This record gives sequence, C-alpha cells and structure tokens, in this order.
Amino acid sequence: MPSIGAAPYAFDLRPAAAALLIIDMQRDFLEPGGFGAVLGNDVARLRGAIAPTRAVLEAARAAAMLVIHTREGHRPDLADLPPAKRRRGNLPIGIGDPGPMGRILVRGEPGHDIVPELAPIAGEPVIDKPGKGAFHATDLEAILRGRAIAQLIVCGVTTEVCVNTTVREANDRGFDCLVLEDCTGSYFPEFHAAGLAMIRAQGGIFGWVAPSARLLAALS
Ligand code: C5J
Repeated sequence: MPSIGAAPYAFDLRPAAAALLIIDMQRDFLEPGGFGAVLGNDVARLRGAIAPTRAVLEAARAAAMLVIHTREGHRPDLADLPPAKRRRGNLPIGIGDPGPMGRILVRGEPGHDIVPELAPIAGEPVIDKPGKGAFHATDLEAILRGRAIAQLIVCGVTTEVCVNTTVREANDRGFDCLVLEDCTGSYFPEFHAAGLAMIRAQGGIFGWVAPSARLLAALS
C-alpha cells in the first residue's frame, strides 16, 4: 500500500479503492473572458491548477484509476436553480444570463464545459451538479459505492467553495479524501490557504492535504 507524505499524517493509498475526483474545472471559472473574469476575478489564480491536475489525470488514467469530473450548472429552463442562489450576490450578470461564453452556468453552453486541457474521455463519468457539493442532488455516491470506492483524490476549484463543500460531504459519507493542494485554486489566496488548513486541521478533521508530486511518486 503506497504511503503518501501528507498533512496531518501519511495517507495510505489503496489504488484499487481510490478515485480521482476533479471538481468544476470549467471554462466559465478558469478562462479569461468567462463568468469569473467578468466578475473581476483574476483567473490566473485558478489556471495554475490546470497543469498539475493534468499530470495527475494522466497518472490516474495510466494506473487505471476511476476518474470522475464534475461541473456546476443548471438545466436550461433553470428549474433546478433555487431562486435564492439566483438572487445571491446582486451580480451585474448572474446564473442563466447571457455571458461571454453563452448563458452563465447553464448545461450545454460553452462556458459550462470543462477546460480542454482536462477534457473527460470515454468511460469517465461527468457529474452535473446544481449545488456546490458534488453529492447534493447527484448520483455521485451511487457511482462510488457501485465501484467500491473508499478514497477520493480531490482536485479542482474553488478550494474554499466547491472543493471544501464536496470534501465535507464525502467525509460525512465515510470517504477518505486526499486534497492535492497545487491542483486546487481560489480567486482569493487567503481563502485557498484557509480552505486547505480547515481540511487538515484537528488531525485531519475532513481529510488530508499533499502536493501532487507525492501522489505522482506513489503512482509511478
Ligand atoms: C465552485 C463557485 N466551483 N465558487 N463554484 O467553487 O461558485
């Protein structure tokens, strides 16, 4: 069983029981000219996660590990968009409105797609999630239980929102999560640091945190 140097202590990887979960690496969050950028965010802070995540994705595929991608977004008729979520933030443009890459966070629109560098391939489930957490209102748990997955290697954006929410949901369902710090990102560096600190605090209250190089070494 490969032991991965992680915080707060070593993570014992069981490759046959592990899945790579890549959260919301979508064009609208990561690309210049997308929703995130229109709101005034510096997308470079998220784009730094693409290359290390790509390396982890290739290693997971080579190791025949289950890979699951998620996308945050809504039905075109917005029937699954809670009015409170739509109103939140008083934004100049919000979910469902026309944006630079099609309607914001609407399934089927270009901005909702995963960035080309991390595009899913055949056989990799893509979970379309209406919430921040990947377990809420999705079949993610059924897919994981069906494949006897007990460990999640977690990458994606943003560290403090969808990554943290998903890790907390996973923890409550009995999954062990290893979050790869350089494969996550936030528009706010202080939230990125705090988001990772909250996961590994108190003896790993929600999971483990490690640089991706340690996982790559264990898989090679
Ligand atoms: C994600 C968000 N994916 N920040 N969404 O974190 O709204």
